[in-house]
Amino acid sequence: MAAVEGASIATMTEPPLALEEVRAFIDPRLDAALAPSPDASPRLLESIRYALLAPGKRLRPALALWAAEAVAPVGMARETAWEAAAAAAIAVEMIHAYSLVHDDLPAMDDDDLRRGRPTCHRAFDEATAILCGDALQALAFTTLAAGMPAATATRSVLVLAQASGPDSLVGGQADDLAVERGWQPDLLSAPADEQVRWLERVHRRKTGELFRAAVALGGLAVQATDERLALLDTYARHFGLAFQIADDLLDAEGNEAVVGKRVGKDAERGKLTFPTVAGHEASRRRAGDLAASARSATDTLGPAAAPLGRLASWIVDRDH
Ligand code: GRG
Repeated sequence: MAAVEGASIATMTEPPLALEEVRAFIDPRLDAALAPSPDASPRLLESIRYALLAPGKRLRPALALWAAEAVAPVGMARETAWEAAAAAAIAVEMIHAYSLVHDDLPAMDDDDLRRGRPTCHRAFDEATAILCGDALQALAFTTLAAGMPAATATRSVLVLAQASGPDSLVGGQADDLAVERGWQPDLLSAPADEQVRWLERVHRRKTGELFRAAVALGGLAVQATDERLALLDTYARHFGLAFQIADDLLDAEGNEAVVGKRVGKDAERGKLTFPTVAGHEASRRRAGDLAASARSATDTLGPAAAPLGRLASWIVDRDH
């Protein structure tokens, strides 16, 4: 697996993946979205800043911005498309940051390390971390409702709410816990194909739906046609599963210092993962095939979708 951002084997002849450019665009805007307010508790605000501004990869903002760029109307400058999609990019990163803070809590995954730093409840305390996640979730919707074009704002709020709720992020998390907590005892002795179907369903909701929302919101920010939105969605569905399989492989094979969070914990907890159920090589092949399918959706969208295509290749080659 390639270790250098933007220089994977699959993309060697292409321009580098410009995630740095996304971070340079979005980080000051994430910061600005957290302006102090006389009514916000200073400790709460500090915890929100800690969680949201921590050095993540900013994949979801990248998806929103690059999706907007991919389907922007003819003649719209790339900078204009990115500005239009900024609220969408901020909102999805807020939902993601909240989900990580809550996932790390002692009642969930009980983790000490996230994005190379102590987790939010370790740096602050458990109650503050719970409130931090709650506040980030509300802030995401405030940001989105205020920042999307009036013509697509209501639809955008619906997209993000559906991606975050019991049929998606929260439901996927609940089912993911079900196996390790023994709420789903039959599954551990089920045939491998049934376990793979279960895993795909968990991950489609737990991580995939937010990726789909990021891409859809980028499209809605530039008021893309339904036909272009459907192509973006095909990309996002393949991308989401490829990401998750690669994430499972990283947990099984990655280096903690590089990944920025504890690795090997899936095996420790007897969790079902793609490599344990389908094997490492088959999982790597599947992730590669999914990335290729995501790329072919971007080929149909045209040259402005090239950054999305490069991201799909990078996602299965990354080391963090
Ligand atoms: C608590 C409602 C609730 C949901 C939690 C996101 C999530 C659901 C759990 C996180 C646990 C985990 C490791 C999931 C695997 C996929 C994932 C979301 C990894 C982290 O995303 P990256 O790699 O992280 O984009 P960065 O830090 O780079 O943003």
